[in-house]
Amino acid sequence: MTTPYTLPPATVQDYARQGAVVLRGVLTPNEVATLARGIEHNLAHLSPLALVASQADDPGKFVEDFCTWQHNPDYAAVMQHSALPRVAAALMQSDTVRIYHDHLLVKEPGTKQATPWHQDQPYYNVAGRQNVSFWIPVDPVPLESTLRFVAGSHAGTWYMPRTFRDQQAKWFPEGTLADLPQIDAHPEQFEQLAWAMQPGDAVAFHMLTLHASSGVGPASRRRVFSARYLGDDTRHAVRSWRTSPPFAGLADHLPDGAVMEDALFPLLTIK
Ligand SMILES: O=C(O)CCC(=O)C(=O)O
Repeated sequence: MTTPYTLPPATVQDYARQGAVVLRGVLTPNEVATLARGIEHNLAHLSPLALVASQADDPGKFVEDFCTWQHNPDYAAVMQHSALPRVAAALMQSDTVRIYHDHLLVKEPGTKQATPWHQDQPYYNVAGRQNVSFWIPVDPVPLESTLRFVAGSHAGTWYMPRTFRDQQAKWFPEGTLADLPQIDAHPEQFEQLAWAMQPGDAVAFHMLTLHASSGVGPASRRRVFSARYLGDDTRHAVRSWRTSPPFAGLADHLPDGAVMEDALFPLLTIK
């Protein structure tokens, strides 16, 4: 039997302050193999929500999919039975942990498509501060193609969500949220955090933390699974637009401001 993962003591405070932390060896080699199998199954059976987020002339391909864990036993096993729910409770400082959704993010070798700076929560249908996303590569990720974060950017400001390729405001109406600052042009104002990663490592980040990534080299495949969890204070934020990911029909039975009590978002037992 492997030793259960222990969260290093300063990590909860670091998460609260920075909005992003690295977790070395949070998944066992078996769990990484399970996830890799789940990812290959997902790639071979993409859901109707899947999309290619790279241009047609990109030498690689950036493939995303969403909300498939209930049909993918490998994803379900890791989301429910690994150390992730326990670590999520600790980082969110929450008594309860609910699955929100899963997100597949695969950059095939040579993908040039970068992921622009953005926060996730403005695309979502949730309000509240207690939340966490785990970004979990099953391939080694060098520093130059890992996920980067702006330290402390989860503090409160919501930036305008836009489409990645053509910058359209398809969520909040134009002018209602702040536009993104020039993050890369001002390293003195925006401290960036980034970690090279090995299979078994994950980064955990708040749904308001600004994050971005570059493309990948011609010899590197970057298969990432992301597991997203909600804590005690999360409430349904009904939107008049299609959220990303969408939860079709949810607003018909879960009113605005309600606890996310729905079969789509099960409460987990923390071991
Ligand atoms: O994997 C990437 O390049 C982007 C990841 C991301 O935006 C996310 O996990 O929310």
